[in-house]
Amino acid sequence: GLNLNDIQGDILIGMKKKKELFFFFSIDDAATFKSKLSSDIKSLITNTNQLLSVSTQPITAVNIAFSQAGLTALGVSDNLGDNGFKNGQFADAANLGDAGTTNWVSGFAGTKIHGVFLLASDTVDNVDNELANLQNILGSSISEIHRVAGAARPGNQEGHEHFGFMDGISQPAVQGFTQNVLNGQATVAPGELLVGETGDSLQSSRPSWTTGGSFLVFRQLQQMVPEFNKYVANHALSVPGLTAQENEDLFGARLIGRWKSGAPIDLAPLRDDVDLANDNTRNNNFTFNHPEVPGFVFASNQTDCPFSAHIRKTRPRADLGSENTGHHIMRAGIPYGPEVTDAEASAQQSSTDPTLERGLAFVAYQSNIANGFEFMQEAWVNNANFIFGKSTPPGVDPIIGRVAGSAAETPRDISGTDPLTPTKKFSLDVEFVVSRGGEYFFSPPISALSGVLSA
Ligand code: N7H
Repeated sequence: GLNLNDIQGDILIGMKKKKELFFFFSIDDAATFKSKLSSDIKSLITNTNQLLSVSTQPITAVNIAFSQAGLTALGVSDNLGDNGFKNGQFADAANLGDAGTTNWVSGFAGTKIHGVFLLASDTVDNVDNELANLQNILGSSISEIHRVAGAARPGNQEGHEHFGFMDGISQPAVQGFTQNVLNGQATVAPGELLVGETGDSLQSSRPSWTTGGSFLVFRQLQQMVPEFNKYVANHALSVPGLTAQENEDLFGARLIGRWKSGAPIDLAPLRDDVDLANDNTRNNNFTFNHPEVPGFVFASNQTDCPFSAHIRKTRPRADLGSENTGHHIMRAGIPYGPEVTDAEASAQQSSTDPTLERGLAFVAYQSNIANGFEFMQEAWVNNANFIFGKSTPPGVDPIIGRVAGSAAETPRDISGTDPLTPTKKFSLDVEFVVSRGGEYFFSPPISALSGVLSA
């Protein structure tokens, strides 16, 4: 079975706190760093078992991960078997469809970042105290390259991302780990998320010290919230029987595939349904196919959910026939940045003030970046013809899809969003999500912190 004392806590269950700091650093003095990693840092790293029960959770949970440049700085030359990781995310920007790298924060441009601390707690003070503790231990052996301060949104928006939609509903269940598999949850082999475990296709060739680790994809994804709201308001649908507000909300929900409450439009195609949203035995229990409906043609019917909807592009369910696609990720992101200001809302435009940048600190875990995040982004999200075999090519994912190779603001055509005329094209002339870059990391098993990584 899995060694839950050795697997870092964020990977399988997520640290799920109101505040989470991502602290990106370089290693300037490898000898000192290694000695402190083994003597002091290792014991601060939160494992999976600790997070499973509130009584064993630390005040501030801490996880650590390294980039390829970081492993090299530590003198670790083992090949982990992952090309994306090996080359770093900066080299991957064009493949991912980022509009050049001019939008990348300078810290992510290149391979300067060696590692990241993830610190999660209920308050910013707790997080800051723990960071001060880590910095005190490591002294000048590391220096800060960049930080992203994540925070759950306030009040009744907690759990919702900045566009207003409930997030974190659908995650894969892991064989041999997940206790109660929910209806409609995908079940994956542990090796789809964890290196060296059953189901990892490269299991036999991974260095033995990596078993139970996972590749962590970090992306700082800026969200243009006033622009998104404006676009949705301007494209309200005209479905009979719905109010103007309901028609506006329906358009937004059809971009995502869920209502703001989290209720799936495949089960609630006309109006939001809060009871459905809050019932975890039902809110993930759908496939997009409705063979029980007379005359339902799966290849052309977009009445309930467009082929292009974000959750359909990223998990096509029955569209691919089987859940055994090999393309699942465990998401552990959190929003960052302030709420929309009144000035931004009235101008219907995001401020250029960098202190008002907001978005998603996106985190995805998988055992193989090419099969997980990269595949999802490149072969599904950015591929206008995916989902294949449908009557109308859907276009790219309206939320995170990019026409690869294009400049920012290149119109992205999508279809299926108007249930009355599914062939109607919408030309998205705004990038709702702008990539500010990121890095690929390896979240090692905790044992390696006093083993290979500090040798
Ligand atoms: Fe997405 N959003 O608010 O629009 N995402 N996502 N995502 N996403 C999901 O079902 C969002 C991003 C996936 O299993 C929900 O848990 C935003 C990237 C996957 O049915 C919402 C951003 C990638 C799922 C959002 C963003 C993915 C998913 C519904 C960027 C991978 C689960 C909540 C700013 C390449 C699908 C839920 C399933 C769900 C949003 C990014 C993937 C509301 C705003 C980069 C696999």
